[in-house]
Amino acid sequence: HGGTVVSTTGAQPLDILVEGETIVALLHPGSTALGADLRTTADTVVDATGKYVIPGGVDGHTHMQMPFGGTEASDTFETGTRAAAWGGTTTIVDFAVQKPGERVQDTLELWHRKAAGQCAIDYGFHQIVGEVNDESLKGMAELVSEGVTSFKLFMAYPGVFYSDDGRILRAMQTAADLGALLMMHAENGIAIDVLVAQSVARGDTAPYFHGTSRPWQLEEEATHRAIMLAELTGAPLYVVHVSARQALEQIAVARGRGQNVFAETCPQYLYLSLEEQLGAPGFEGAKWVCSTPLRARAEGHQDALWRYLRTGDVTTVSTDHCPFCMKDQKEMGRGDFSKIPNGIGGVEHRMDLMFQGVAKGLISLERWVQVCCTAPARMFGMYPRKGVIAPGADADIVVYDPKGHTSIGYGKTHHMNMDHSAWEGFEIDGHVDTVLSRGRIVVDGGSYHGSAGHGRFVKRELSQNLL
Ligand code: DUC
Ligand code: ZN
Ligand code: ZN
Repeated sequence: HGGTVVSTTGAQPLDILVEGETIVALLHPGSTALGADLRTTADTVVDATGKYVIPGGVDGHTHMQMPFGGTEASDTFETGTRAAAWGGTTTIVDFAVQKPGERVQDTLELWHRKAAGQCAIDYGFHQIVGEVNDESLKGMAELVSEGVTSFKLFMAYPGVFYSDDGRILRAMQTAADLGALLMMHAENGIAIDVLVAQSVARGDTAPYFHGTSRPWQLEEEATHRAIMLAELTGAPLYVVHVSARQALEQIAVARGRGQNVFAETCPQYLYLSLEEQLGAPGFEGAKWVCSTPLRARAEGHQDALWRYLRTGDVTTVSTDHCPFCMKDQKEMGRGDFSKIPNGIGGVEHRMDLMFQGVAKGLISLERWVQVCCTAPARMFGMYPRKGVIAPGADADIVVYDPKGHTSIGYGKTHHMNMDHSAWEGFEIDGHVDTVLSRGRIVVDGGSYHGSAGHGRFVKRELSQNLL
């Protein structure tokens, strides 16, 4: 009651009636359209006076307990979804990772077992196709019917997840036939591996050189190649974690032609830079080793990302939450950056970090809701159950206080299972106040009322965002 409901098209004072797990009505404040003022008839009233009321955040890209780089991402589905809830995210879409030799159906089953009974908020899965072959391609159809409607391939990481162009072409043909979304990690991994080996051989082994050995040219080139293969096959393409201005320019051109190509970026590319990683003392820069890498601010990537966020050529903001501790995990790469597990943890901070863009006038209030909630819900086939405040939608609701304050940092607001924060020292003019997941209050002011197992698997439709 009393809040300003924000959607992708505007903001207005509205009360929301929730019954059980679902939103049943939006009413003008004080309305007696349902017989009496809701404040007198409801079992529970959440006071949202002076605050924004938005759909729960949808983070379309997380890696809970992901096996990677000789270790496993440090957040479990339990700890990671709890942290997400604290930060106003009420749905994640995580990645099931097919190992070579494994059937994608079996991978998915395994990921269901990891997540079941553990999650505080709702969750879906994308499928990483680690090995494109006849069996995997057949399996994709089965996964679509089970609500896993997006498939990620890698042009990076030769010998691990890498697919060559022929395999990419085949997977895209299958995705096009199914109407499924093809997600691409677009970096030229073959060329990157040569630059990495040369850097290490030169003795340039500090964390910073992770970034310099993955230059923007190899993101632009791979992005363009992926766009052309998608154009040829008709597969809808979603380029994950775009960080290079030039890669975005390729995507914007393709979109201008009317091609179904979408860009995702992440808060780390909007705020953090290669220059800061260079300036970090000792091995500290390891906490920002992720792929695609942080890019040089001086090259204008950040400005371009914010600009394309405004124009709509960046469709979604996700975290690529892939946390590793410094001790025992990132530490493996001391003396050789190529052994640092790639990833940044941030599932807890996306809504705040992006609201800071609103506070600074870089994006509008409506665009904040769109890139963090509505667009990812539509992109991944969960709309209008997720991503919108409307009758019939799940009651996933965040009360956000624009006059509140959030100090991000380890030991401050930090619920992720990590021994550091990649976002240490960030001060946000805003605060997640109350969070509802399917009608249940999971965060209320400073206290947590969620529980493992409340979160349910979301069986997704095909993307609802195609041009
Ligand atoms: N990039 C990361 O930083 N971590 C996980 C996988 C990826 O592509
Ligand atoms: Zn990736
Ligand atoms: Zn990722």
